[in-house]
Amino acid sequence: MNRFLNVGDIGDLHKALQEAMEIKNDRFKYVELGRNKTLLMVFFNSSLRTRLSTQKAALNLGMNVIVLDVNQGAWKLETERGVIMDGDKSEHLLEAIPVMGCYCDLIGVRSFAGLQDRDYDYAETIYHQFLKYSGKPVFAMETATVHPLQAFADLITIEEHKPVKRPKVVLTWAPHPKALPQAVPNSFAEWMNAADVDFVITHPEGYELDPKFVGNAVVEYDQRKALEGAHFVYAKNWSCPGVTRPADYGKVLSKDMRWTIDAEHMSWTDNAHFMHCLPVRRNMIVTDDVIEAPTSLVIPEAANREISATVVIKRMIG
Ligand code: AN0
Ligand code: CP
Repeated sequence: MNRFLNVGDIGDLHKALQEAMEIKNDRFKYVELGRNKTLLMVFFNSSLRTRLSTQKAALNLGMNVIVLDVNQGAWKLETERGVIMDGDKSEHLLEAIPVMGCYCDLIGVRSFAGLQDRDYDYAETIYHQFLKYSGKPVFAMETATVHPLQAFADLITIEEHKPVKRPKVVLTWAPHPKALPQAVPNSFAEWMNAADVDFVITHPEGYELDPKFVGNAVVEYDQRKALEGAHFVYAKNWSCPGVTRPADYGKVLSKDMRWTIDAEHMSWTDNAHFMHCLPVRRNMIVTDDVIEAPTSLVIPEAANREISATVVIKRMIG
């Protein structure tokens, strides 16, 4: 496995889940596998969970880890080819990437969508430059359009808590003050479509996700209808994906607080678990009482990030 971006990269999901459980039972089982191997984690954006859980995963596998925060201490990087570099950027990504590749065996990249140019973001331009010019396997730690380590951890969490064999899982948009990427909902949708669940997506009009991620999921614009009978409520904000109106790409079209998940919303479900990838803005996305309830899975999800990352890194160095 030399890339990890989409659900197809992990292959058989059942096998991946079995491997996750094996690692959860003994997270140091493969501690010899990474001896004298080095993971380089490259961050263009902030992170708490990804930074810690991915490092921990590499340590579980006996690897060495180097972390680079590109915006803190490294040279400012130009990412566009053909630019006359007479501004504030001292180095081009096209040199920086092969240099980074010299010092490691595996690279993780976090590089959010710019939300300015849909085609540039959806082509996963930065990720593919890392894959092409580093000469090393590269995995996404949330790139422009996907966050597969999160979706895999979410799937593990659903598997561990599902009350029925084929649960109803609802992805619901919720309000947020700033424009956020579509990476988390895109990957969640992609992975849920591949999993053994009944999957429904609900959002205000204009927030339609890219069809390649929606797949065969049911899209229900009435949030109450969507939530009825749900076993898992996965809340997330995302900015306009620009599917129906390309000019709106990356914009905040709504801050409608009627979409905030509160106790009344949860009362429409089948005693559902609340899920969110974190970080979450309380009382915008979800009320205090819902996120603090015993049915909330936000901490187990975060804990499972160590497990999903261990499986992925193990496969990439194995
Ligand atoms: C990011 C996002 O929505 O994609 C990271 C989530 C894991 N969230 C923020 O920037 C607040
Ligand atoms: N869920 C998640 O990826 O969190 P961070 O942005 O803190 O890494």
